[in-house]
Amino acid sequence: MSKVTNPDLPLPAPRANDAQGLAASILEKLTYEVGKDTIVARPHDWLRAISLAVRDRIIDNWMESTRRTYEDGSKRVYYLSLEFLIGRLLRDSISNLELMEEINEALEQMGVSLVEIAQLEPDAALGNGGLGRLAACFMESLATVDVPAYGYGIRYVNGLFRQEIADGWQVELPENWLAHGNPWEFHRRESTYEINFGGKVDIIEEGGKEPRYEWKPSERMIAEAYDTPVVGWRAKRVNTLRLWSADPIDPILLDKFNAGDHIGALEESTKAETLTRVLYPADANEAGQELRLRQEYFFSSASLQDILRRHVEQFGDLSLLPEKVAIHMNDTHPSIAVVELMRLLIDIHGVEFDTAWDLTTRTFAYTNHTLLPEALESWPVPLFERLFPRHMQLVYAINAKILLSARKEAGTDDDAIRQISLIDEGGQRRVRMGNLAFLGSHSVNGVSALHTELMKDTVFYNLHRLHPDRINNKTNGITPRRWLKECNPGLTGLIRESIGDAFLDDTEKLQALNDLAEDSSFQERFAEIKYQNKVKLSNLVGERLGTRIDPAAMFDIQIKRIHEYKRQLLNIIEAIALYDQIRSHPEMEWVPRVKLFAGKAAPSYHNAKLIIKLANDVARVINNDPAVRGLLKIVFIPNYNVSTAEVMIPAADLSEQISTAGMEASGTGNMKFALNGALTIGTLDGANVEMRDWVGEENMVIFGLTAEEVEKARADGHNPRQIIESSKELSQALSAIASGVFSHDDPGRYTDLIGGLYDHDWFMVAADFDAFAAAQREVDTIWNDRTLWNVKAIRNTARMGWFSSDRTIREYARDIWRA
Ligand code: 26V
Repeated sequence: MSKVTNPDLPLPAPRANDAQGLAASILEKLTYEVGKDTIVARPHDWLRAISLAVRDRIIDNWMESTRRTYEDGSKRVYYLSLEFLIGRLLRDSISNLELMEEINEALEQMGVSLVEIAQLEPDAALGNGGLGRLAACFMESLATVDVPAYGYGIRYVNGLFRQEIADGWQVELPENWLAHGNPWEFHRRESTYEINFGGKVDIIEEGGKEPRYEWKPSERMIAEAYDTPVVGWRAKRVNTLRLWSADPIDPILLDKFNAGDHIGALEESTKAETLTRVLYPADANEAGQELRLRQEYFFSSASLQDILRRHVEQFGDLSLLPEKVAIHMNDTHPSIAVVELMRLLIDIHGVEFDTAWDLTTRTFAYTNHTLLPEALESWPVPLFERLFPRHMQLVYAINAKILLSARKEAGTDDDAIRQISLIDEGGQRRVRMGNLAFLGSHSVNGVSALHTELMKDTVFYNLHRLHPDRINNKTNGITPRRWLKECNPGLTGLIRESIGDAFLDDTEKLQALNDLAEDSSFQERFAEIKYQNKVKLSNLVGERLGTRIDPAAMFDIQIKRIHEYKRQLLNIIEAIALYDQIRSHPEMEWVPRVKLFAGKAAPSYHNAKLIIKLANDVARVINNDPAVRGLLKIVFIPNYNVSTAEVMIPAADLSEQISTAGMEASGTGNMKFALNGALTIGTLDGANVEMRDWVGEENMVIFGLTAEEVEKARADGHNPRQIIESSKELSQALSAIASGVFSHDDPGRYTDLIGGLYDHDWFMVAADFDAFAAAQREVDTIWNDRTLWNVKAIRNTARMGWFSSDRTIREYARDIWRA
């Protein structure tokens, strides 16, 4: 039966939202969907029943939003991202629907605790870190600020690996987040597209006309859609996150099966299922894998076919594409979409090449998230050509067009042409995905003011000269719903009582707290909430690690992916130096500190894994030394994820944002901590620079080389050995590590890691050490004046409102998408 559309049929009556209605719904779901009687229902059954009842309420708004967009004929935004690091959805959904009280009341009647049940929900960990979490915050803000939008990605069966710490080492285990099913998603069996790989291209000449190109692929599979509704704040709008899963093509399976080729049929299924099984961990060594390129094409092609189908169904005319469709590429990962759109327009829809290029560039936009050279994607030409023979032809054709016009520009010499080209000709020929994303887009943005300027001077130097208006800045943001309201109900309650509810719809209204910063009773209540959040974190540490930590001590937290440029090593070395100081000067008054770390290392990143081991080795020695007991503790919390962050961030006194200047594109953890009233110790890197402008220099502790100074030190060849030898504290700490003080079982374990600091110190750990140590003592001084500390903490919360992802999304909508 073909599709039946009848706009005259009304939407069903919305579900009841009072406690009675909700209780009835939950019971109905438990009985008829889960198939359980309350007398035998287990916690997971309740989780499913509650989630389904909540989902019904979301659907009411979802249908309404979808109809509204269709009827208005509004422009739609499509956010293409290989990562969506969503975390849990139950509390977020209830909160955005404003049903928290009603649900709690309903569950109370049934003797069920929402807090306990909600903890059973697995994190959807379909992302590595910042880039993936940003995509999740953006989805929520898109719905909140009422932009009609779709997120497109991959439904990985295994999200980012689960981290266990065994004998101090990271061990990676598969994360099976779908084990109990996923109540939030809808499998759309009818929304399928064929995705092809390999084969050859036939040229079809028809007398007098332009030749046509026909791709004859050698491999085919199906992309199937799974939709998850995304609710905005106060449920103003509900958008769709559409994740693709790969499946074999049924007729092919059947043919093989009937021909007796059972193994062939099995291989066909495995091949498809393998494609969407795992998320690649962000790491240079993982880059360049064929399966990753296949994933990138798979989801780009499925998304574009879906976008074009929807557009043509509603508007008919492809020339309207840039007016009705904005496609955003989250980093270069989806950038093959640029070529795929060209192919679809030219080969399938018969659009002429130059027109197709004009439509493509007016439709796409691209965000760059890193300047690290090893993270800039490029693919060997032979691989690209083998998987995508038709796309390779189009890349050459686009390149020819671009280089021809670039040559006409004054100032483009051969070197500039080499840099602009889509093909890297130095050594093995490679397709440059960054150049493709840049040239295929009308807008290219960085994620903080500093990062955007550095893009112009470094990776995109020549492309920027060619298109000086294309690069623009959109400083990142975070959703204040998840990262304040939900994770810190205590603080949210205090703020509502003190300045009213307006900040819930406009976080810049938090500025009203400035007037209360000097109010001693407000300070006390603010500090008491922080203390309670620290008690909660202490309990988590006790449960997970059996380590007791004192909530009265300063909680100093560094949580993020483990990477040399993020400099967890600098932090650990400083902890060792402090340990030394405390032991040698027991008579002094030391500030009691608990230094907490969490984060995952890419499985093949040797030094990052070694840094985790070092943190654990150092923790063992320090935590067991009676000489410092009560003054210094080190804790490494395993398996860092969104849910762990939600407990740690509200409990932080001090936020460590200490990357080598010029290397952290923005950071978003920095924003989450400051919003929750932590003081930042940080370098002038990424968004820290703009945070300083907003919260005031006096309310942060800034230290270290600037990006410019780092660049100069690197260019001039700085001398780390000399720096180390001239700092007694640093050289003692390094000698201790290198000589095996923390690794008696394997004294040489850290020889190379520390050797690297003497040798080249690429990340300026030695160069910044003294400044960092001095900054930490400044932090101690502020801590000792608790009123002063509280004033600064309050001012952080008061002045971080601008860093809401609602603001970021409004800027994207206004300047880039024109939606
Ligand atoms: C690279 C690769 C390469 C190998 C395959 C898998 C993979 C996955 C991701 C990446 C690039 C990650 C880039 C990234 O996460 N950048 C972060 O983006 C945040 C949001 O803009 C920003 O706050 C962080 O500073 C930036 O590091």
